[in-house]
Amino acid sequence: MDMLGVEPEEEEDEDEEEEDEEEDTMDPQLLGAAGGPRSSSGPVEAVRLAPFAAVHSQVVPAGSASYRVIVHVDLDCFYAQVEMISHPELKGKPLGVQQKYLVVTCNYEARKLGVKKLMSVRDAKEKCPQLVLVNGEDLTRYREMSYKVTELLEEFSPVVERLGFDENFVDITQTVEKRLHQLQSDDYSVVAVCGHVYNNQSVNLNDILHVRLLIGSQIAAEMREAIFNQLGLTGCAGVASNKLLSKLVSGTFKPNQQTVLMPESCQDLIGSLDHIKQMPGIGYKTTKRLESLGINSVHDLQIFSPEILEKELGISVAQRIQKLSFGEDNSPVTPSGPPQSFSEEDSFKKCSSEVEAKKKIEELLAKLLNRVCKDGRKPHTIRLIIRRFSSDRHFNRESRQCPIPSHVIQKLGTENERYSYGRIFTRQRDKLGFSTKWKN
Ligand code: TTP
Ligand code: MG
Repeated sequence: MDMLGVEPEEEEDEDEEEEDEEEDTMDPQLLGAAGGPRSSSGPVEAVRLAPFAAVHSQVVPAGSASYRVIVHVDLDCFYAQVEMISHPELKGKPLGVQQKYLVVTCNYEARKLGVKKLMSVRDAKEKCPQLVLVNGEDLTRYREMSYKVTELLEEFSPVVERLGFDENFVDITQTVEKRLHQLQSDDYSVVAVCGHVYNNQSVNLNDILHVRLLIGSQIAAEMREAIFNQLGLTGCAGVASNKLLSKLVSGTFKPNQQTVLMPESCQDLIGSLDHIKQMPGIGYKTTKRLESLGINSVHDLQIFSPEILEKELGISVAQRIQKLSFGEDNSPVTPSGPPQSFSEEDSFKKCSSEVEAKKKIEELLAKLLNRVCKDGRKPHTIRLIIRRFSSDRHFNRESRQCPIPSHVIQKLGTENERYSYGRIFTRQRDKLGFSTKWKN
């Protein structure tokens, strides 16, 4: 997400890098590269499959690196698709979605003509003079569609985690398990792959991990079909044993295709990354620090001294990212649930006086309040954020927050609400102004 565009995601904590989170709690003994040996020594708990044929009696340890089946769904040219649904006359034409001076995304017709995501409007027009541009600064329709997709996916499994507006991870391990149990002993021959297999790897129906992933590919196909039939959207899916691998593999064939990763091809997938900055979970700051240690490729990270890495980055981050470099990612798919905060923001680029800035602030507040009222839950905190321009890639943010007095919360949805929120805002505006965040 480029900071110059309008930020599309209110659920993320601002400027926190992913790698700062500590979420790796797995016993390292239980981990092994997904493509590495599949040890059955790991956790005591094991899931026993129906004991019909030899393959049925294979036991997959519940905590082993390959145990889970995770689908990553990424919609194609998301904002552009939403625009084409709203304006069917744009279908088939090269279309770009503009925020400020950037084309934040474009449809695949435009991509064929050389337009790329995050190109400046000027460059895009130069590449493709017939490009049709629509303004994408109002995120309302994208946000609404985004939640519809997540809700639809929740019908397949309750364990759905949103990532941005157009990506979702779904843990379908339980669903796969159920389908496996429903199969008759001689039915494995009917388990076929849907979509591509990464590396064109041949599939072994005598390997229970392969069978599980193939069933995963069938469920992923059903998900994509439902998204298309019910919402009119196409997207890509990746099926693998963890979040990292499913995300990496989902982009292999685009648009409107899906790919499953068999464990044996894990190292090839990881090795296909040109630079560690392409590794999901390694953010901007960590990339810079790794580069200063001479680590540029995934292979560099794999062979780097763990002790030095731990000293430089702290034990938790060092261990986590070194595992990522081997394709290991034990982070759970964490159900997102309803958003924990709503935010509205603007770059204020068009404002050149205080009066204009105030007007913009009022617009932002009105939008925010409208969304809060629609949601129905009572917010408890309001936060104002200001981002000052900096020549660095990152903008510095400062924020102040305060609880919303309970008498104001009670009034929400009544006539006085505007006035009350306006007052809370005014008290802090002089110091901070510009951007608001409203935390539940
Ligand atoms: P992406 O999934 O990166 O892109 P996409 O869905 O448009 O295209 P693809 O087919 O390659 O997946 O981003 C999702 C949406 O987020 C995108 O439609 C527009 C928006 N977006 C921004 O607002 N700013 C950004 O910097 C990027 C990359 C995307
Ligand atoms: Mg996308």
